Amino acid sequence: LYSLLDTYIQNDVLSIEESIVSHVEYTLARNRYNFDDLEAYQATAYSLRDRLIQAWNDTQQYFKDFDPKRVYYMSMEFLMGRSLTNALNNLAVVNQYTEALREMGYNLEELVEQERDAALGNGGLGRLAACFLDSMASLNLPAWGYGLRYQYGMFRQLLVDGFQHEQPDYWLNFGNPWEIERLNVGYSIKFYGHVSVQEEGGRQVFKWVPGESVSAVAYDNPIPGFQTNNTINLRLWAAKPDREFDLQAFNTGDYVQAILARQRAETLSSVLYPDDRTYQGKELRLKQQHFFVSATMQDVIRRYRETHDDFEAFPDKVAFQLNDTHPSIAVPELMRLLMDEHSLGWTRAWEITSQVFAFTNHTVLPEALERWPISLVQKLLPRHMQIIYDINWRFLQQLREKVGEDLELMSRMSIIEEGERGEKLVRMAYLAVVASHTVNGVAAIHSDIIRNSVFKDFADLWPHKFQNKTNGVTPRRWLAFCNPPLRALISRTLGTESWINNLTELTALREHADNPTFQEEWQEVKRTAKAAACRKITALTGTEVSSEAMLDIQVKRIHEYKRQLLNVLGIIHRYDALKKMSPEERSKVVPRVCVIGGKAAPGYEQAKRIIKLITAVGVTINGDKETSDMLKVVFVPDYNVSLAEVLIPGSDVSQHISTAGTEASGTGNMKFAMNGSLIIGTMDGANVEIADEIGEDNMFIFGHRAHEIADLRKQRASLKPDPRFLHVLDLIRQGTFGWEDFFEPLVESITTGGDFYLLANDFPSYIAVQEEVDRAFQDKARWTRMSINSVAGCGWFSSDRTISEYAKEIWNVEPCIVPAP
Ligand code: DL6
Repeated sequence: LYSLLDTYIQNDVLSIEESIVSHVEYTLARNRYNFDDLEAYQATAYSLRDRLIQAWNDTQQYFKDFDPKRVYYMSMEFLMGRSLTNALNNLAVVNQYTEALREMGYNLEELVEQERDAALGNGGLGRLAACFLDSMASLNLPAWGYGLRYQYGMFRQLLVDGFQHEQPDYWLNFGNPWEIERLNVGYSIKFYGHVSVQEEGGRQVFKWVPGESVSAVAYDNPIPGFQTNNTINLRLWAAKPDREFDLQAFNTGDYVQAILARQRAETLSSVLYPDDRTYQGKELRLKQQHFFVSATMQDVIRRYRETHDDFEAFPDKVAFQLNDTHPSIAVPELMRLLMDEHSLGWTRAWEITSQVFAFTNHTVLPEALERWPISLVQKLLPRHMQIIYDINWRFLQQLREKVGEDLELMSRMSIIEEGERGEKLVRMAYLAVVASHTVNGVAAIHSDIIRNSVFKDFADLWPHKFQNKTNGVTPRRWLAFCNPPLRALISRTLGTESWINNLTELTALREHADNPTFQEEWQEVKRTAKAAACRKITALTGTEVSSEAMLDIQVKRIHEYKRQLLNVLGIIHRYDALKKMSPEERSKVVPRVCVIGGKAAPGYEQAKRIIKLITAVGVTINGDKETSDMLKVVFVPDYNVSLAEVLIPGSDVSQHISTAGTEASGTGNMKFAMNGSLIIGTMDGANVEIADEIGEDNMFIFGHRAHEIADLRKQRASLKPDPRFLHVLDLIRQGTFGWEDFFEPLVESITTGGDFYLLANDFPSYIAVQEEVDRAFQDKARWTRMSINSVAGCGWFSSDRTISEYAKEIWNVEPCIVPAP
């Protein structure tokens, strides 16, 4: 029996074929001699899942036996993308699976395309969480991710006549082979109702009598590490009707209504809010947050209590990271559970709570800061509201003791804001700051802004709390797996693959940067990736683009602060200049394909106008025979993780051009640089550190610096914009691209003293740097050297480095290496 139990699934080609066929027959119940590509993909995924589960089980058992301090990464978003290529590479079975499928008549590259992206996130914040999971697994950390299993992920973007339309992303339509449903892991989550107080043994006992209760059911997603047996868990919660709670409802006689009411519970976790930066005080959103947080806290406490009789060791065994304020209702929830369910007194409960939480801020935009109306919190979570008031009262007492009776300061720092029109609000960021032992920003410049403005009062009070943790991205997905020819070239040149886990080893590429043979190989790798990117662009847009042209890409969420509009104005300027040239002059110009992609929040009118402007400019420019060999403009629809994996390796330059001081970090910049795409960028977010690492001379930096922005904003009304800027605006106004009335609000937003993001101020240096880009591209050796140096300087931007810093400087957790089977 033991030898049977010890048998691991074999990874030879024949065993793999057998396991795929067996899943076709017994899991999918299809004919083993006749299955289509979707079924072949599903069976392949199930066969890989078997292998993941083995490692997952070993890991969880080992963590349980060893009982290390564990970290729980709490995020409302995990933008995972596809899992197949990632699992194959991490389990080191790409070749065997390719061969097994080939022998059965299938092509792995085609099957990969069958997988729907798991798009449970909006953009940067959610993708960062996914990269962090990869690094936590690869660094053997005893970690878990916790989030929500939305049935509808990020919407699918369709373009109809150049306008964005949103379509639901029902990604679970054909099932999700990567997850494991845990019907045995469920918690009851309470909402509404009232709180009663009783005296018990000389102390006040609070009892929350809920008005509604929903069950949280766990779905586990194994996250493999690279070159390790460690496989960690991403546990996502889904809402189900609560079995116990509403038996009463069935006694009222209306059986059908009672069933329907129960069913509505399931809608709680059904949809991801698609707006990443304007916080909207929607009741359902707060419900989602509490649902996710309460299930997580109960789960962690249950796991801890399996091996501990009391809470003394809780802070030595548990670290929670709050990914922005979205999970910060966890603070009063943990207090509630400790006091009301586990009978701890306030003081001890607070000691524990304030030792386990750390909080990451991801934005300085004031409109994104969550502030929940007290009336709503009171109604939905009455016990939490009491606890928040208590936390605030004690905090303000402590403040008074420290700084005296400074009412102005106390009102500025209070967790409760006296809002306009007498409406009081809970400032969730302040709640998170007060309760957390550490608060961090996501790039050096952003952490400075947090310390010096957003949370200045708190940083003055508790300077030790504030840290910087510059973001990173996983070099597995974003280099080794999405760009195999580049991986092969680097490994051949360095004589090892160890750089994949120690990315700073890439600096050794610098010594090859001027070697003509190496440059040739480098260019060949880029040509291959570029051809694939161009094929994809043509397939998605119907516009033929030449891979001989410079491929210039800006892909990210559409937002005014990210300044896609500046990119378009630059393109119009380029077009206008081309039109004014003689054919002779034109023939000397570097041809360019400008690609822009990204989703606009459904209610964000100005962002949607920008998309329409890009497509309208594309129609005019691409249709102009005089210039279309020199300039093309395309908007790629439905930008997502999988598309990024094709576009990024193929690009020559990429744009990261936010107004200085507005982009917290950016992570796209790192992915492009890692693939040898040169950055056109402002000194904002992580661009500043990228410039430190790879050298400003290997990038195209332009624009005003963060310290100049406040003054420039004050002087907007008196600015005399560059005549070229005004001319470009005139072209839009005159209807060169049609739709002039529709575009008027865009033009207006950057004129007449508006222009909050200072496009007019940065336009001249933007045009100048674009001319520099053209010159550099004509010098192939120079360009290739810059591209090599770009990759060589990317070591710092591995999420492995970021996560090691979190582990040492915030979580105090150590690697826990699961022995190989
Ligand atoms: O930290 C990840 C990512 C940063 O790279 C981006 O610069 C930042 O805009 C993004 N923030 C959000 C905002 N969400 N909220 N709140 O997505 O975080």
